Amino acid sequence: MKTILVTGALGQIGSELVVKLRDLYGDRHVVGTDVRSDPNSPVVSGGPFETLDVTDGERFLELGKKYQVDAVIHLAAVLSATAEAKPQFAWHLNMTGLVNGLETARQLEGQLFTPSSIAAFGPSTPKDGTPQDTIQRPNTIYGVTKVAGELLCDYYHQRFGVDTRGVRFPGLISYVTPPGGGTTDYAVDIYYQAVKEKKYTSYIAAGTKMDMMYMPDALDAIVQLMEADPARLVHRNAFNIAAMSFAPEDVAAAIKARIPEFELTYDVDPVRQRIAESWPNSIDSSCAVEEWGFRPRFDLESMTEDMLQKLAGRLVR
Ligand code: AKB
Repeated sequence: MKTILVTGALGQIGSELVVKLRDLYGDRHVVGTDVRSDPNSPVVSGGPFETLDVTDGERFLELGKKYQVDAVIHLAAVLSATAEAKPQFAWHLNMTGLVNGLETARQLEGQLFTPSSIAAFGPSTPKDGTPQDTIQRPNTIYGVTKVAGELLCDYYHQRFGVDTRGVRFPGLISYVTPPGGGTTDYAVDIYYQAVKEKKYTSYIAAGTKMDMMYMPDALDAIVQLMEADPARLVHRNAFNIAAMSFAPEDVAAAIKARIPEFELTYDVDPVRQRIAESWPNSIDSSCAVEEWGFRPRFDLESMTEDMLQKLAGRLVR
């Protein structure tokens, strides 16, 4: 990658990824784009930034040409819970945006990365140690867009030679930009509330395990996969990757070990609970390990330590 265009640059992943990419590739070589702007964000002030509605294919390509990009990192998408509330909008944004990203990469002969998700699996998928290649029959609209996106990226690679790459992200946890509209968001909120209120009410039921990952590992994975030798890639769209699997009571125990007053209660949201139950308990990342050396650094304990320390510095002044 030499010059990279990132969509959804003000979102949960983008706001940290753009800063990291600018450190690695140079400020001028990373173009942040988002449907809105934010003058207070380092993404906007620290290098080139353009507003872009990813469903506008003409502008997508125009910006790609303007900055002579050779890689598109397409992050703009609606997450699972919001998608379930607005299925038609989710299909339009997630699929039209991806087609426009792929077309831009095709016309500029560049690479394209886009995240898939554990949501690409469904109730008939093996739940534990979910293999890389297995049954994918999701019953959420978000999951349907993720499976369709994986297939479309494979198609663009086979048919047009576009160098498409992707991972199936688990829930991502970070102290910088909160996520919005996902099912795994509780695993971020719980840390904020632990620091602010010393208590949290979970909308996900006890015993519901889902895969998770700390943001620094997710950012490293994107860069590592994009820089990986293509000759080693048997799979492309998209690799299973996960760093830990836990239920609400597991993360609560890790927090309680550091904040003894912390209390967890439950008020389960049936919509997000149904989505969570349709996803795997834990996926198998071995193909990512073998094909491009995926190696996460954080587990639940080390992530909890870091999250609480960083949030204490930000929230309690
Ligand atoms: C969501 O919960 O929708 C996302 C995801 C797992 O893709 N975090």
